[in-house]
Amino acid sequence: MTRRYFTSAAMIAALCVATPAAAVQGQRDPTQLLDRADTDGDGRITRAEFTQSRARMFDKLDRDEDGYLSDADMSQRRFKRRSGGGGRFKELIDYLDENDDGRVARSEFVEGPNPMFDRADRNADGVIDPDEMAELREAAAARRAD
Ligand SMILES: [Ca+2]
Ligand SMILES: [Ca+2]
Ligand SMILES: [Ca+2]
Repeated sequence: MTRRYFTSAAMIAALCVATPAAAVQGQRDPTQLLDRADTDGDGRITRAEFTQSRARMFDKLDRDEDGYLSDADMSQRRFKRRSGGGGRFKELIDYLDENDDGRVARSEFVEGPNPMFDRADRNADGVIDPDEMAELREAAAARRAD
């Protein structure tokens, strides 16, 4: 098994925990992440909007602003104190680090694999529409009820 076979559920968890605001609030609902991605507020999230939201996320995560996510950024992160938080950040780096240099360039992060978007976009038209969002919300609610 290579890291390419990470389940998308693990990826969603990693992405959510890797969001500073989400880490602070203990928020694990992926729909919150998508709500923030809908910058024009029309209830539909295009792939372009999602990519922009990833770029914003990268800027937040890159604490030392060297254009890479690496251990240096993790050591400055608040969620390091949370049990397992640092491990998840490392998993995220491993997952997205295409050229195996131990850090994630902006392009690797922003243009990297997008299992969360792909999974939410059930009819694969490049847009997460309100119906698809509703399905995602139901799935998230079901997980919380477990
Ligand atoms: Ca939109
Ligand atoms: Ca950095
Ligand atoms: Ca769709």
